[in-house]
Amino acid sequence: MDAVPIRRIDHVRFFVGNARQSAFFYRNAFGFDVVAYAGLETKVRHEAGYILKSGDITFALISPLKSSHPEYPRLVTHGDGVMDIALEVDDVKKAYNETVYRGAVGVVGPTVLEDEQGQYEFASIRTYGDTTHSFVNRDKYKGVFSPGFKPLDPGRYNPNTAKPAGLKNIDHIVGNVELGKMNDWVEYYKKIMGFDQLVSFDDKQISTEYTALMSKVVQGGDGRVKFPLNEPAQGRRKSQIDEYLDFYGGPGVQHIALATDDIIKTVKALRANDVSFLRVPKTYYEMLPSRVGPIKENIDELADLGILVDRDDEGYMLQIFTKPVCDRPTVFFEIIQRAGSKSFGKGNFKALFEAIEREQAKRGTL
Ligand code: TYF
Ligand code: FE
Repeated sequence: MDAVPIRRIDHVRFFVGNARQSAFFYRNAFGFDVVAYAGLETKVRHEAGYILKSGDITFALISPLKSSHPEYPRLVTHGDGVMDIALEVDDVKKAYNETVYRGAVGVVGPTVLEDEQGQYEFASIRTYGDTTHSFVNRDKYKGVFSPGFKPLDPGRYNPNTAKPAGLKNIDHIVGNVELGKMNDWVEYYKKIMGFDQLVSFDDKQISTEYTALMSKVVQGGDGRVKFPLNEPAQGRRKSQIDEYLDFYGGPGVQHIALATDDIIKTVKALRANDVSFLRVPKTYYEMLPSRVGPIKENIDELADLGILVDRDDEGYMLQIFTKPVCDRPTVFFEIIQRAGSKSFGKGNFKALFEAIEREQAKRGTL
């Protein structure tokens, strides 16, 4: 039984140096619609915010307007990144009180924001690094996002000329934590949130000739919320997780997996919009039919687009990974289509991590 019944991931909040330009990127590259804005023009004095939507996915992109903004220093430490994963709950007060009672560190106590559109309720607690989870409830709110935000002046952002990418929902959000800390964070989600552990991958399963990591997945909200947690493991070279921790300046969100019903169409659109993906060698596709058996998709087309496939006893899944979306080798995205399988692409780990290592080698961080 979950300590806090969670409905869904409400939104992901990114703190970025230039929210206007990030909005342009997520709109024109990933096909999101920009639906709301907050800033000087809407009487918000300390920060600018853009709300982007694609299917059920909501991103909030926030930039400070002055160096006196309380979160300003995190831009120097982390660069652009995820500051908050907001979870929609039935009862914000209960979610906050219950998790704090179970040992969570509170950041903002239960708060009601109000405008002519109604009441928006939220609270937040800490998780790994400088990342937080807010609990939000908008049952009594009719506005476009939350008080302060106004529907975006269509004159500024219409029409959306990006190829629609068909991104539908958030499949999972992965956190990187320090060496030796993964189990503490798994326990945190179990104890504080009442999540269950789904799967575990040790460094024997997740290693290449050079690098290694360990990963465990926790889930809540009846399986609608999945958070894998990675930690670096000892290898001959520097793990991708160490590279992340080094450049992000501590633990944080590594990747967000966005689900689609038609990954071929999605990846074609994203490529046309100039999104860069990791590539695996051609030999991956020679072994594919014997590895995963019959699938609906055409293998030549998957090979052409660089889409990876994995199978377990429940079905199969297709996935592909972008290169980091910032200058720092930190946050990236996964595009995923599930065809029965609820897994995390274990059969792709080796090929994927070798592809990441080739990028690390280019960066001199391996
Ligand atoms: O979320 C996952 O588990 C997969 C694979 O550093 C993965 O997407 C795991 C760790 C990692 C990159 C991808
Ligand atoms: Fe993933």
